[in-house]
Amino acid sequence: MSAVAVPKHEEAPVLEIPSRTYLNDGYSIKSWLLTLDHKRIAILYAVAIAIFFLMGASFALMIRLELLTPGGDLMEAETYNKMFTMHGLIMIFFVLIPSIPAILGNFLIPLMIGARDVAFPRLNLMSWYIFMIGGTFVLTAALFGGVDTGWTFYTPYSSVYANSNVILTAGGAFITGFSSILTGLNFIVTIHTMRAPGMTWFRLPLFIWAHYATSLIQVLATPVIAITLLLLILERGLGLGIFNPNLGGDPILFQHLFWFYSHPAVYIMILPGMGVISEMIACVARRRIFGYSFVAFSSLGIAIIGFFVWGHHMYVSGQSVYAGMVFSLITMLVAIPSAIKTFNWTATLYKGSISYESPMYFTVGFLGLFVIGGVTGLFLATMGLDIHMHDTYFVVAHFHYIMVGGEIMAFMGGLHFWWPKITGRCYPEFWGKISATLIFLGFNLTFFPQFIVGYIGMPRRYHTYPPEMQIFNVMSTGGAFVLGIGYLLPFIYFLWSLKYGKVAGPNPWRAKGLEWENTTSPPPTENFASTPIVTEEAYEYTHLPEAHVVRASTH
Ligand code: HEM
Ligand SMILES: [Cu+2]
Repeated sequence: MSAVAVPKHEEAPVLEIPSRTYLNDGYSIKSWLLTLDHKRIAILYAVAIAIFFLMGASFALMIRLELLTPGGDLMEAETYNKMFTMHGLIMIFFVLIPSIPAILGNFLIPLMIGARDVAFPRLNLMSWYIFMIGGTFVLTAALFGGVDTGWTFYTPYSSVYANSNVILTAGGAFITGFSSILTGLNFIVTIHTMRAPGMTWFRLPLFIWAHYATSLIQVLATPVIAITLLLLILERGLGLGIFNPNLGGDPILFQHLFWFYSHPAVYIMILPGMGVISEMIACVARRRIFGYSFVAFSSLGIAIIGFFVWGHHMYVSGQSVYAGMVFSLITMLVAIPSAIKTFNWTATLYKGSISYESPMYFTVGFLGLFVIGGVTGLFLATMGLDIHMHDTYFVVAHFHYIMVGGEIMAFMGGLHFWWPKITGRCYPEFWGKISATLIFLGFNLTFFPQFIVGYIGMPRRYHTYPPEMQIFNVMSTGGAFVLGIGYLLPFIYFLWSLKYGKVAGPNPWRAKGLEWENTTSPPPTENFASTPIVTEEAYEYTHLPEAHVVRASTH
């Protein structure tokens, strides 16, 4: 995707921070809090999500400390319930769902398609404020004693019996949902209407396709959870009989509504990560993604089929066995587009000239962990097996392999990959690799034993367990601390790099794409000196020989 209008920096990158960038376009707090620049809004999200991540992680470490011993030594059962609920709520609604779209998507979508901003910059800023208001609700609830229903808010426990801040937290999740809907809407309109001349649909980077599919789910599914949470609040607040059987309601209805959103929502969490992986693989393998259009359409396929599988969360809820069989079959089908992607990424790497920088470490980590997560998803999709494994640690391990091993791994990789573009500085490559390695090892040590302990029958959401299961839990707790260190390192070296990192230059990875080839690092407020005109297909690496790769490292 080269353009004619802007001089290229291919031969001798000018390695100094440009004088005009989005970062030095105003230093006041107001210039940040009232910014309409998609890149600054991305940074606002990054700061907020980093704080939520640290909070969510602290709750996780508390859970793991409690589970170090079989008895309830550290906290009461009620406190423990609040710990895992706050952990799940914060991680799902305030970290996993927004992380890649709101940070990397906001920053990169306009840059990748050659636009000056998103279609509705004011709406974009408003989405951040809505996100923060929702977050404040949940944090207030945490301060006033938390909530103990699990992130799933199952009725009638949540609507009648729970003695904790259900309305405040469900209200927070409800409000945050609008931020997700509006961001999705903004991206859809941006991708439809703001592409630079020559940027046809099939020249779009796969990151854009992944975000397009994600945005469709955000717009179509999120209203369902919004209305579900609203009904829950009405039942709890006003005693309306919607889910409470004593008042003529149907508790299973809640589960249907909840999972009708929350299964598609798991794809809101993973599809953007898949988009990030496609970009990084094309760059490290220095070739076009194998089967570009298959990868693009498999994102849409996942988004569409994902709407018809929610019943696999409800095999033991009393739903009809025949419904279960149909849900089981359709769930298996959704694995096909995921497998297509994994195959195509591997085929791209095969015979590619791979360079092993930290983004590649995260990419390899993603591929391995995502496959384990996906395959164990198929175990759970098999109705007969799931009756045994439902609500055990096997499920916990499955979704952490996908969401942490997959999505967070991709997010970390993407952050390392685009960090030089976002800040203009390189991070210390050595420490990037150490972090990726610690995360990979710590992750497996934490979650692999949970497959075993779940399979032998340890239920989730209890603060005690039989002593013979302790060995697996000790491994998990030890691994969680290794994982914690792995995540803490980037906080330190990223901040360090802002001042001391080597100046990156416009395209340190010698990557293809408008964001790398047609603008500076960091980009100016208006993104491009003049509108790029696209004349190439995506990922035309052929005229960028491997020998030209400039390593983005300081050491
Ligand atoms: C190949 C694709 C996948 C299949 C076949 C699959 C299958 C399943 C099944 C059958 C369950 C229900 C288990 C039970 O509760 O007894 C489940 C739970 C779950 N899955 Fe997956 N899954 C897949 C991919 C994903 C992805 C991509 C994510 C997230 C990004 C994800 C996140 C979750 C979560 C969060 C739960 C548990 C929710 C809860 O009960 O708290 N799964 N999966
Ligand atoms: Cu599901």
